[in-house]
Amino acid sequence: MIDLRSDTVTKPSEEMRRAMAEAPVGDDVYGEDPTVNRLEEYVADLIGKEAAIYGPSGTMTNQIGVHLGTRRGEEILLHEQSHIFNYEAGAPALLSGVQSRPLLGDGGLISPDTLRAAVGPENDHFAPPTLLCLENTHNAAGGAVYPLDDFAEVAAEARGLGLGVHLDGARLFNAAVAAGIEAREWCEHVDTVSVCSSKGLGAPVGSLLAGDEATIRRARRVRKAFGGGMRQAGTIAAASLFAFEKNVERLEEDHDLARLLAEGFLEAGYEVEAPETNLVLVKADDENALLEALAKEGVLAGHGRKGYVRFVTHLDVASEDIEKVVEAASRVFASV
Ligand code: TLP
Repeated sequence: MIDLRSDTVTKPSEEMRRAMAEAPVGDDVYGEDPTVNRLEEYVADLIGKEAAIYGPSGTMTNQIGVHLGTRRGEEILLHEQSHIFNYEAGAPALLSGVQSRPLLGDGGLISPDTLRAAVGPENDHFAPPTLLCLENTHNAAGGAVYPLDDFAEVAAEARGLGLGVHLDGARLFNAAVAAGIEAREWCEHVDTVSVCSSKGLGAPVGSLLAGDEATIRRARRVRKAFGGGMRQAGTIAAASLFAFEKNVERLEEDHDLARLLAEGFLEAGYEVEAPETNLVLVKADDENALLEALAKEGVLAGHGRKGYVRFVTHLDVASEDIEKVVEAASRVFASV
């Protein structure tokens, strides 16, 4: 099977497993795991924030960010296709008691005008909007990079309106590598940012939330309350550290394969969105029919946004696999 459902499906390499086996560990709830401490410092430094905290998933680190940026009864503003709004099991309402206001925008972007229009005057009828959540790259927009100028502009607009800003940067390093811009350049404009080691960077588990010292100190209590306080977490944090140290630059290879794949699909007759990073969206009248036909050919893909099937390139995919996927897609074209 060639598994292109997600870049979350990668298995740790031998070298990564060795780093995990050899990692010094301690009880991280006491702050005594040297590997976790090293990882948190490394990532904070990498993205230009004062501090970072390690958590088990991107969902948890996003939700800690939401929790820290709001109070019960307030409102977060986010793209209608965003991961936090669509794929985190209603967690902003469940865990933080906030209302989500979905905003429209092409390619996963939110314009300053759209944001301004969504923030009404103060009025007892309205839930006070307090946090803007952005996403880079944007999953549902096919891994689109948030252009830095647009990002800075909408973040500045949010500040002007008195809102905080959180960035879901699950694939921020894909954006950085594709755009040739340091990840920290986006992070400069936000209060909190969540980054994942378990997507294209190839670790089996682990995400971090970064921000200023005081915010991350508060995040430790929230992580505990959300059940994310881990003990000898150095065993897994070692994989994340390895991922951030060794696997960022190579994301370019995934992007190259995504372009190859998109070209192959186009040649086979499909409608495809030109990928900016490692996600390829292929239009399908019947997504399930295409997914099933491909699965019979030994190719696994997943659902993209409505009307699209999503293929994700990653560390465990080689160019020969891409050729096989394109051949399979050509064979099933007539039937779907
Ligand atoms: N996304 C997964 C699925 O949940 C859709 C995937 O296969 O792409 N932010 C973004 C932008 C994400 O794409 C994801 C994972 C997360 C957050 C959540 O990360 P995890 O799975 O670690 O909770």
